[in-house]
Parts: sequence; structure tokens; C-alpha cells
Amino acid sequence: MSLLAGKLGIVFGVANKRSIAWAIAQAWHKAGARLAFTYQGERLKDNVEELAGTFGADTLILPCDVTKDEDIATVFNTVGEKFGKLHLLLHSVAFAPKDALEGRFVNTSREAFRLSHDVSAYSLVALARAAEPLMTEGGSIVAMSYYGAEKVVPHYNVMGVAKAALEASTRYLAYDLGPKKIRVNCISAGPVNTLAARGISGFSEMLKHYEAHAPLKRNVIPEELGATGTFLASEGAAAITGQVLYVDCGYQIMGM
Ligand code: 0WE
Repeated sequence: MSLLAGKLGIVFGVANKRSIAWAIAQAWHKAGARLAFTYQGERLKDNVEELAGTFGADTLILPCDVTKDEDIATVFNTVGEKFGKLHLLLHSVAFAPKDALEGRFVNTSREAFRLSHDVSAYSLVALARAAEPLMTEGGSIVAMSYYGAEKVVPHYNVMGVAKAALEASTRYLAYDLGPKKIRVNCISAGPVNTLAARGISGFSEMLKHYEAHAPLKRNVIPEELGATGTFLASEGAAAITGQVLYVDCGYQIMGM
């Protein structure tokens, strides 16, 4: 079943094969979409070329630091030239300085706050604005969030505040872009063992906590995020915009 046949998409946030962005990209590809990819920094170039190259030697792969307006402009100019239009955009990008994810939130520096919001939240606004002129047939923008946006998850700290800004931005973008038939939604994923999660102290305990407390008594797997990403990108979700979908084995409904 080719849910996304003929759709053209761009994926931000692949770092390696465990990336949530890669799981969703594979699902979009299997559903028939043609995809372009961006990578952040030279150190991730080879990884992304190796992964995205499996979709064909002609796969468009471009560098993009989402804090640089010039990078974003170049990416969308190139996509405009090569694709002519765009239907899908995946935002799976976040960063906070490591020390901001360790100590007390009250100690967050102005610079750590600024950088984490620039990379993790403002970037969605910038990418949506650049994508809008290419989404002439309507589109679906999907961004990744986390429960720390709405409740306190110890040590998630400034990332939780940035994800709250991302989720609110999703709603305002959905309002602005709705008349163009461009939908904007978030997937709030349960914890997944990715590069971004590695090195976070207590992460394996967090996986165990979800397993014990989520109604489904297990953790989400990347393929399930791919399936939800495909649904949100598809006509099945044509009336869904501005939403946060929890793909967390039910964890978010629990009060205790
Ligand atoms: O959004 C995230 C993590 C995003 C992230 C990860 C890192 C690690 C390396 C952003 N910035 C950095 N900066 C680094 O230097 N998650 C949803 C995963 C995550 O991260 C946590 C979590 C969970 C869950 C951090 C503390 C507590 C829980």
C-alpha cells in the first residue's frame, strides 16, 4: 500500500541508524515518498550519505545547521530546483548543552537557554517558513517532542522548556499554514535509545520505569514512530493539525 506515492519530502535530524529521523525516513520511503536529507556538521556527513544513499545514488543530501539562515535558504533553494515542490518535512532536531541537562534547571545560563531554544524550537518556525512556498499542493510537517514539555522530568530541564515552545509553535504554525492545506503536528515519543539519549545518566533506568508504568508495559520501538510519522504524512490524517500525538505506550495518561 503506497500511502505516500508521489510525495516529496525532506528530513532533518538523521545522525545515525538509530536516529528517530532515520526510522521515520525509512517508513516514508517504504510508503513511496522520495526524500531529501540534511546533516548537521561534517562529522555526520558520512553517516547520512551511507544511510540515505541506500535510497538511490541520486538522493539529495545537503548540509544544514538549523541555526544558520543561509544554510536553510540554500537547502530550500536546492530542493526547489531539484524537486520543484514539497509535501513532507520532518523536524527531528534538538540540542541543549550537556551541563544544562545535568544540574538544576534554576542554574540554566542565558546562553544555554538561547541555544537550546534556537536549535530545538525556533528552527521549526524557520523551516516551516522556508517550506511554505514549495508546499503548493498542501503538506505535512512533523516534529518530534517529549513529555518533558508538559511535566517535570528530572534533568530534562531547559529541553523541556524548549519542547514546550516547539509544541506551542506547532499550534501557531498550524493556524498560519492551515489555509494552504499545510498541517503541522508533533509526535511525542516515549524514550528511545538514540545517540541523543546516550550519555544521559539514568537513561536505562528511565526505560525500565516506562516499562513498569506504561499501560502497554513496554517501550516504544522506532518502527512504531515510523508508522505514526507515515500516518501523519498521509491523507488519513488530513483533518489533523496542531496536535501532539503521544506514541509512548500510554505513559502520558497515567496520574500515578
Ligand atoms: O529530547 C531528548 C534529548 C535531546 C538532547 C540530548 C542531548 C544529549 C547530548 C538534547 N541535547 C543534548 N545535548 C547533549 O550534549 N530526549 C527526549 C531524550 C532525553 O534526554 C533526556 C531525557 C530524555 C528522555 C535528558 C534528561 C532526562 C531525560
